[in-house]
Amino acid sequence: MEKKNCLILALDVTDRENALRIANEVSEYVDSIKVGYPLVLGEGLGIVKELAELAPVIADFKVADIPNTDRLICEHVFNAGADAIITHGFTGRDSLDSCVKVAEEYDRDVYVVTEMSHPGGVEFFRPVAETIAQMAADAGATGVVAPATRPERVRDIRKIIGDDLHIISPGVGAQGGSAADVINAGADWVIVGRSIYNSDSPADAAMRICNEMKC
Ligand code: O7M
Repeated sequence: MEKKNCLILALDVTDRENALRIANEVSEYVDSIKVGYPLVLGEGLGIVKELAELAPVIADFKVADIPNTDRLICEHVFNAGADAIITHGFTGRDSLDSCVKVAEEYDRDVYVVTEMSHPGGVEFFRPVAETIAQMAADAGATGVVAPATRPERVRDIRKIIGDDLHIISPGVGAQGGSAADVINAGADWVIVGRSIYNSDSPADAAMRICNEMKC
């Protein structure tokens, strides 16, 4: 993903018309569009190809299965036109290796979740976040997902992965995180959903976040 605005749109609307309208409105401000279960379950995987004409698509399926199933999911998602996939890491190194291998074959990206941004994200993830981050680096992932709601954790995770891996960071706006703070803490991109797609003017909301980050 090319870094221009440091902003990824989380497009968690559930219908095609809204999704394409919002994506069109904000495409000049975002470096990528993250699509997950809400939109794909609502409209089918075909929406990925339509959105990919506007911006690279990150498929957020938080893949978490045995290596063979992970491989099948990744192949399906990359064939559908996604530029990147998001996977969990707690399933272990062999599962992550399977995603990285497919991504290499397709020349696509893999991001691994380390610690989640919501309050419950500390319950099980906190003790293993650093280990997952190290595994993501060792496995040759493109980057990790780390919480904008806790910039100090982004700083901790940056120390583990060094400068080679990217950090994409959700939790800005609706979850209380600040875009500028988490970029200063070492994130490369913020992932923003509701503050943009629920706004009366998604383009203005996206522009404000870009201006705040001065990326
Ligand atoms: O800005 P929001 O809160 O409306 O949306 C944030 C998006 O980021 C939404 O798509 C979440 O599913 C996702 N997300 C988190 O909010 N927290 C996490 O820890 C991880 C993710 C995510 O994208 O994981 C890959």
